[in-house]
Amino acid sequence: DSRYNPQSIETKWQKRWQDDRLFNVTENPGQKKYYLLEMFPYPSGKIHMGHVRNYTIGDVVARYKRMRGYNVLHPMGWDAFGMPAENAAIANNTHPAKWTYDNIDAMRAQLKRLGFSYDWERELATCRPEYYRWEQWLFLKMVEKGMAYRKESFVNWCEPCQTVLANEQVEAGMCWRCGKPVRQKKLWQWFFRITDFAEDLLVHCDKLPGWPEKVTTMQRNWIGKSIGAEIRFAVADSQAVISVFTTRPDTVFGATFMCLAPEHPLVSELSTGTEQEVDVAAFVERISLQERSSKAIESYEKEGIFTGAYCINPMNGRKMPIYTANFALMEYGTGAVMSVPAHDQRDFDFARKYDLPIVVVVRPPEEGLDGNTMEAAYTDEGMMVNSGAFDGMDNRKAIDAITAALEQKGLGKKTVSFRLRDWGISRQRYWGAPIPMIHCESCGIVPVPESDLPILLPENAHMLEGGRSPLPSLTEFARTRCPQCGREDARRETDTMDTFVESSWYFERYCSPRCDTAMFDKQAVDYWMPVDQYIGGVEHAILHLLYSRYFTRVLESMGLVTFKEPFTRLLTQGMVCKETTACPQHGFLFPEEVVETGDGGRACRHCGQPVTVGRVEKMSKSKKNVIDPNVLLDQYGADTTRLFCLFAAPPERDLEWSEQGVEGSYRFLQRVWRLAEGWLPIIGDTPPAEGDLSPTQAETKELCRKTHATIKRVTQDIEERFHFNTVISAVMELFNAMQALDEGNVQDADKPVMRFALETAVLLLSPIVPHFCEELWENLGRRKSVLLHPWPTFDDAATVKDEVEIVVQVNGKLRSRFSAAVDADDASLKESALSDERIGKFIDGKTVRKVIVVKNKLVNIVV
Ligand code: ANZ
Ligand code: ZN
Repeated sequence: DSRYNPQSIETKWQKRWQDDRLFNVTENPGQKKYYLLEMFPYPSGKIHMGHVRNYTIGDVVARYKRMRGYNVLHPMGWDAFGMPAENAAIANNTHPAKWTYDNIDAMRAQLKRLGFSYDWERELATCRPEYYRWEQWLFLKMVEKGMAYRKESFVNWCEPCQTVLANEQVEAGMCWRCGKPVRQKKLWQWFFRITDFAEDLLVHCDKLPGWPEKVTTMQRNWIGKSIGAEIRFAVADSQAVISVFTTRPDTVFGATFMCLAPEHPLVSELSTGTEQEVDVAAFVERISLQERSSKAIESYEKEGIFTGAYCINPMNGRKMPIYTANFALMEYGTGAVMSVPAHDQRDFDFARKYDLPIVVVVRPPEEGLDGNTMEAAYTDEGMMVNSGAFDGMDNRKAIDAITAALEQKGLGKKTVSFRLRDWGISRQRYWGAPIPMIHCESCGIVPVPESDLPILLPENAHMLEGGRSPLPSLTEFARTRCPQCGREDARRETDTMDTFVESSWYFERYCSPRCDTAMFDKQAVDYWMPVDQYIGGVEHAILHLLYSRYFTRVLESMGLVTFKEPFTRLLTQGMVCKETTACPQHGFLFPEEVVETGDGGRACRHCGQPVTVGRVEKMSKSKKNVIDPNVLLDQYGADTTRLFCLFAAPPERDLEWSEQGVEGSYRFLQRVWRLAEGWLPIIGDTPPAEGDLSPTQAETKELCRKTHATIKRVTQDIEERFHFNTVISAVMELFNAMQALDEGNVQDADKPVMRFALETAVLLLSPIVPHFCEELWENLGRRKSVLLHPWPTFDDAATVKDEVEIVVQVNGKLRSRFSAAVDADDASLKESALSDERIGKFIDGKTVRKVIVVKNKLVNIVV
């Protein structure tokens, strides 16, 4: 009698899998492929429970598909560039490279302990030159084709620290380090022309049936297509014309003032020489210090200032004052807004604040509105008023009618606007892929010749205080020779690429990760791509997925791949959560900061005050509610950890951590282990069953049926929705049936049924608890890995329960019989009895007072 010992079993099988190269795959045109990918981790130092959950879900699918006969590509790697490495390097006086590679080693070891079926020979780290050189190559191609370009744009800048700050380093408008206000500074930066694909990216959102609806919706909103009109307003006493973008051309008669973005070139042009000039310049200067994203602007109080100039409403000739306002974005539409205070809330608030006229042009159906007395903008549909020839028209019809009228007069046209902006990829950071361009005083901006790639990130750089990049001052890197004219004093671009660039094509690189003649081997990509199932956190639902979709289109347009969508199916898993504990004085507490009090309560170890149990929240260091996977692995092993993650909740839902849940998972495995121990001596000599089984006893007949039914249910639950929690409960039920069997009474002829049931349970559980199942499979006398065994099949006819004879009585007298499925429920038995022909004449015209049902036996009708 040997006890279940997860540690020794797990080490044994992990070594066996590696020695047998069980997870290493190559392209095999004769076999159907399946590419299963989980989002690769940032090497922060340690695997956390969120990773464990994500990768366990993926691993189960990968192993399942293997057993279904697919050639499964299941790779793992590291999203290894990024700012945390620089911060950690400064804090710990080390180098980002060392920190990163050490973390990768630690995390790889943890992933290996979890028994995931990765093809480790395909491992990649995006910070390695073999990887980023191809990104630099693509960058050059994009520059060549006009898909990448340079323009001046704003960054967050901290004057005291003399450094650019990433958005995450700005806390409520202040520098995270020195606490001084952050301002906006214009820098020349590189952009990818993602907006060229805005329409295509949007249209294909409808062609991703394997993606969660909520994710495609987020993508649609991010792309943000608006259909409307561009309308031109002449500036009074000037040659200048202001173009606006509006989604409501029907309201043009109600436009009473104009708002320009502070960065709009006309702002200073129009105010120059007016008495407003100084005030306008001061306003623009002040606003330019604020963060100018649409998100940030929503939270500001709306404000503006009159420029001193007027423009003319093209429909009714009204003289409209021109303002510059903080809510007008230079980056959207044309950077100018025709303000219609009666029908736009923002404009309404602005008009009330600065005492500007409000003219109603869309009348609500119930009653008229007065611009002087209305309390909020009216944004619904209605009938046109105050709009000349368009009065009386339905305003939805007026949208097209007014646009057509403007078009005819040459004052406007129908247009489309997108919220999506071009992707700024320049980062003034050290730990990233260098942008392969050179600045020469004679030649301008010159691309690095392809033959000079990769431009290596110098490893000898010392990190600077405040996270400033050492590259600009590192002469041996920054100073270079111009490849065009040979000048020796040319300067290398010292910005590095946004790390989202690396994660936009790593899935293609996995197809041929060691290829050193191209980004990837075309045949390998043709075979493996697109990814059949992608799994990751919903926090990446917008940017990472959109950039990956965009990059795939870039590659497609260059003829490097033959598809546009990289991920056929997407699963976004829920968060791992746990309850929090807090002290009124000391805030959140770790479990070890809580002590039991004599009266059964719990108190803070620091101050003795009673603690409160807080909400269940996503595990995080700041909430002090994290569980370290290593502790679980030491105490219970990988299989229990995996089992718990899958059993506690379906993948897309949040998972609530529970100690009892982990304990329960462990006990279940022990139970299965003991049952197998008991059965092995009985069925050890029974060979695996071939073909149909024909059990002779009622008990084994039922076990056989239950086994078929379990295969059916488990297979459906995996195929249709990856609901592994119900998969596990189905197998648990099968075990209950096995435990209920009186195995001492089973005749030799029926022993194949016992083997069938036990082997099936092992096969069904093997993707979930692979080490455990390998061991049992071997104990059952099997020689090859359970992973190489086909997924069990079921016989639909064999899943049907046997029938039993039900006796029908009326007032206690036997009147009829019918047959029904074993365990048919009371309601269906009652129904069958009452509708039985022979019963009809006994109850006709009488009231049925009571129906008594005895399961599997009889129905008694009392009249
Ligand atoms: C007049 C109007 C009247 C508007 C009305 C709305 C309601 P979406 O739908 O998000 O595309 N707008 C245009 N350019 C802008 C800019 N650069 N900065 C800030 N706001 C801008 O938004 C389109 C609407 O946003 C446009 O339609 C314009 O205001 C404003 F009853 O024009 B509207
Ligand atoms: Zn030159």
